[in-house]
Amino acid sequence: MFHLPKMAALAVVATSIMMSSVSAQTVLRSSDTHPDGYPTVEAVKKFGEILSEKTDGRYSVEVFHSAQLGQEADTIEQTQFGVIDMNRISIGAFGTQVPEATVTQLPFIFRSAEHFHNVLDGEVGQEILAAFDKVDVVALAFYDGGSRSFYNSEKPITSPDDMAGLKFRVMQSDIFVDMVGALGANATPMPYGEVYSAIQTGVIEGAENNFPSYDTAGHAEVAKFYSLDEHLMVPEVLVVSKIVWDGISPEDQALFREAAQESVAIQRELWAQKEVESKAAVEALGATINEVDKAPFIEAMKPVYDKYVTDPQLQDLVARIQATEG
Ligand code: GTR
Repeated sequence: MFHLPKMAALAVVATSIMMSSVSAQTVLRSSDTHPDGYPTVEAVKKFGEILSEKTDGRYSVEVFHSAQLGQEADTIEQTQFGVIDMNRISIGAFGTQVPEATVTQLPFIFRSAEHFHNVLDGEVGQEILAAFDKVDVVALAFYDGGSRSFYNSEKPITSPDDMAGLKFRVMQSDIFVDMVGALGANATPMPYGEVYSAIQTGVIEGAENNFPSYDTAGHAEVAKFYSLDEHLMVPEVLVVSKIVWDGISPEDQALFREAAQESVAIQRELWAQKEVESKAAVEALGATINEVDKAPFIEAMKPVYDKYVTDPQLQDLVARIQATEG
């Protein structure tokens, strides 16, 4: 009997050790729609390793790739509610929720990969990252997503006229619906994971994306004509749920930002390699890639800019992007 108090004390000690080890090792769950090995998935894994090193193991990251946690739009909501801790997501999937970020969804806003990097690495990039706070996530860094072009099951597109009568899947953002409409085709917004079967069954004729997505999602099997109009360069963004972020000490928050920044260079390298590999892979599969005179596509985008760039703050951002070198 007299042993009991001692056992109770031991139990208290054991519980507090367990609790402290739980809070000392937080494993953050991060979502990605892409398969294992894709440059964004690998970059977030690297981010986790760097973070773990910097925080002496207090934080690590587990990447749930292949849309295991859901399609992008749903995972954004879950991240906002704190159900998912982190997310690597295309800015396109945020639709028009973050006004400042919508400027990166404007067709032909970026002239080259160099221009894209100069803008996102500079002040404009910092302002866009900070704007995500309003929608309950903290954006840590941008990753590369290359340039997106149209592809379809019917024919090569050489001018906007060739697009008439075709249905293209777009990400769930009004800007993209208007972009396709301005080119004379029909837009069908739908989650990424539904695109393959929608093309295969003829619900739509095509979609638009970069080479790595066209390749790894298997779209090249069902839509063999890839037309290099390069209408969009949409940044990928790495975000943390605001609810999770608020529970992290300011010192550790700074380490999260450092680790994210360090993972950017790694992702850019992986991305550049993957673009080359994927282009070769889709060609080997029999995809036809054609060059496009971009001028009529660029001209057709005027109504899209007129509709979405009305606010003086966005006009200023667009002007600063256009004035950036590259
Ligand atoms: C990819 C992007 C994904 C997803 C997809 C899409 O390029 O990396 O995050 O947004 O496009 O079109 O839905």
